[in-house]
Amino acid sequence: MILIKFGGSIITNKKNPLTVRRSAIRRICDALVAVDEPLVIVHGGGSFGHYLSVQYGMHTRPSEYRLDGVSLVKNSMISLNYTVLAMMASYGMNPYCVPPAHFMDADRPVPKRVRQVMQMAESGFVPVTFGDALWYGGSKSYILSGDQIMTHLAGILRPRLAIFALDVDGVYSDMSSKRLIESVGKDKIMIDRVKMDVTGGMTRKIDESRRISRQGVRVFFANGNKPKRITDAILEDKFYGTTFG
Ligand code: IP8
Repeated sequence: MILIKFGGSIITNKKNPLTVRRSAIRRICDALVAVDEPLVIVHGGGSFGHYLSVQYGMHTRPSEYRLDGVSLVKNSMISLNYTVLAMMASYGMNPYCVPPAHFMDADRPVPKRVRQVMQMAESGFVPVTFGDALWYGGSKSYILSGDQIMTHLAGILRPRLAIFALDVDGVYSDMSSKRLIESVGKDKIMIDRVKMDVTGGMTRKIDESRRISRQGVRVFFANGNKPKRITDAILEDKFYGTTFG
């Protein structure tokens, strides 16, 4: 099984609130139809969930956020998710919507529910989940990042490969020279902490990828604007980007 996250900056236009990058989603779907192996998709929030989370001061920490804010953030993610699902369906990918509330209890994954996601993928569906505003319990809610979902799913489902489709080629050693780090081992790497958003941007992706690779799952960061790099990794074992583990 291959686990793929479509980054919010690939599937939405982060400069324009609530705008989908349809051509980018189309290109990714067009490439992925060639994959004949179970797939599980996670997608991020981009100019939908992130834009509104900022407006309402919402973060990953459970807190008593404004209820109207939680509703709006969640609704925006449902709307983005519907567009992703509809486009995947038009490519005959048989997407199956799995909102994270299906497999999360407060901030913990429910293993039995997560394993059902694998069964769905093995039966021919492509389960699609997403970063979301989640009810935590009582009067608290929080933002669950798609990056964290990747860690939750990878830990239980143990995919052959976990791929993050980003709007850059991978991890750069610094933003000025844009020297690509091809492989991240156990050493601590220093990165520019420039790309932050409510769920932590590149820093969180690297932290989550380390967690995933420590569990023995190979992680690959690829440029989602060049989907052939994703299928080259899946089909040919050729990696142009950054691998972890
Ligand atoms: O883009 C965040 O998911 P991410 C989702 O994967 C929301 O960090 C609601 C901001």
